[in-house]
Amino acid sequence: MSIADAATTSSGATPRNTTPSTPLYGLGYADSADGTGTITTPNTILVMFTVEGDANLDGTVNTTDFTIESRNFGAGGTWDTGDFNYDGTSNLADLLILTRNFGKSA
Ligand SMILES: [Ca+2]
Ligand SMILES: [Ca+2]
Repeated sequence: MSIADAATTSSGATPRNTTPSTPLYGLGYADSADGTGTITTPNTILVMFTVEGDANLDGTVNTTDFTIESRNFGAGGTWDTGDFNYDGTSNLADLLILTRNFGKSA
């Protein structure tokens, strides 16, 4: 799968030809200006190919990411606040993505 394919499938608009055991990948990002602490280098934006649900961009979906998702549920509008399908909100669709990839690594 190319990065372009991953970005397309991450939108949720394209049907996915995957099995439940296959992780979904996406382009995760974090902006140092958003105050989440995902990236602390001033004036920096980090973009990383990773598994969807990896809110803190450490390459794995685990309880840390679940905590971030829960904290921002209904509000967060960026990857590092739990918006994994890029629709501008952290909601049930993003939680389902996270739970599907829970325990998986990039
Ligand atoms: Ca993570
Ligand atoms: Ca979302």
